[in-house]
Amino acid sequence: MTTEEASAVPAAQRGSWTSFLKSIASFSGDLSSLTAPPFILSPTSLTEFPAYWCERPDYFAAIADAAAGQDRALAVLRWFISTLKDQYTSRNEELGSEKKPLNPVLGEVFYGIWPDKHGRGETRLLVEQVSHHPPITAYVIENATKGLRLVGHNAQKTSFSSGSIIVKQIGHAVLTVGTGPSAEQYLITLPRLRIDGLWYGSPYIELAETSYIVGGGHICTIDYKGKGYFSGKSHTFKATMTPQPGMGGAGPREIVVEGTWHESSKFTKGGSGVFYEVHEHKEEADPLPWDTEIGEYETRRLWFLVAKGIREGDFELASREKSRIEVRLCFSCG
Ligand code: HC3
Repeated sequence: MTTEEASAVPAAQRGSWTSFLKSIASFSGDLSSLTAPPFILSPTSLTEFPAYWCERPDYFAAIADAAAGQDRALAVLRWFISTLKDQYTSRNEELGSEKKPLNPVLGEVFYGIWPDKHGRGETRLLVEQVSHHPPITAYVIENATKGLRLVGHNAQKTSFSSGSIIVKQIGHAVLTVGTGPSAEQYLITLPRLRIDGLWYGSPYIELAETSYIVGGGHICTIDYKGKGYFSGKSHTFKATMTPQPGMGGAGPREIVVEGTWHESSKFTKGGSGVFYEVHEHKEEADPLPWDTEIGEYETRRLWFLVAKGIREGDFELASREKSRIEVRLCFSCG
C-alpha cells in the first residue's frame, strides 16, 4: 500500500491537512484556536465530554455500596478504569478517528441525566464552560441517593513532539463519598495524552505517564504505557495501591492491578482474578429537553446547525453557523 492509499485524508483536503500539521508543529498551547480541515471536525462540543465519567453508572454507584477502606478505594479505582475507554477511544470507534471537538463558548451549559435503574439512584450531570480561550470546562456529577458527588475542571496544554501531539491535562476531579463529617474525599488527577496517527489523517489517543487517586486512606498510582514502536501492547496500565501512612489506611497490603484499560485487567499482587472487564454496554446521558428555561446556551441547542452541517457534509452551513455563534457570543474570537 502506498502512503497515498493509506491516508484517511480526502484527496481534496490533503493540502489543508498538511498546513494544519505544519501549524501544529510550530505551536504550543491552545489547539482550539487553529482552523482544521472539515474531515477532522467533530460535531460534539467539549462540554459533552464530562459525561464520559459516568457512562457506566453502576460502577459509579458501587462506590457508595463498598465498605470504607480498601474495598472502597478499589471500587473508586474500578470505576475510574471503567471510564477510560469511553473517554479516550470512543470517538475512534464511532467516527473512525479522533476528531477536533467544537470549542464551547463562555457560559455554554450541558445537562444530562442517567435515570435510576437497578436501585442505583438517578445520576445528574451539569457542565459549564468557564473559559473559551483557553477552553476550560467545569462539571458536577451527582447521585444524591447514593451520596456521591464528583466535581472537576479540565483544560489542556498541547505541544508537538516526534510527530505526535502531547496533551497535558490541566485540572483534576474530587469525588466525595457520603455527606457530613464522615464524608470521604478522593483526589483524582488526569493522565497525559499522546495523539498519534497524524501523518495518515487518522489520529488516535494513547495514554502516557502517571495519574493518581488519593483518598480513603489509600494512594493509588496508575502508570500508563503504549505500544511503543516495535513491541508492547496498546493501552496498558499498572495500578499500585498502598495504604496512606498516618491516614487510617487499613491493612498492610499493597495491591497491584495490571492490564489494558480498554479491555481487561486483573490483580497481580494482593488479590487474584479479574479486576475489571469492559463490557460493550454503556449508557449515554439523556440530555434535558430544550425549553425556555435552559436557554440558548444549552450545548445541543447552540450547536444544532453546526453539528448538522458537519454530520451531513454541508461544511458551508457548519462554517456559517459557527461564525454566527462566535460573532454573537464570543468576545475573544478574532
Ligand atoms: C485534546 C482534545 C481535546 C481535549 C479532550 C479531553 C482531554 C477532554 C476531557 C475529557 O475528559 C478527555 C478528553 C479526551 C479527548 C481530548 C481531545 C482529543 C483531541 C482534542 C484536540 C484539541 C484536537 C486535536 C486535533 C486533531 C489533530 C485530533 O484533529
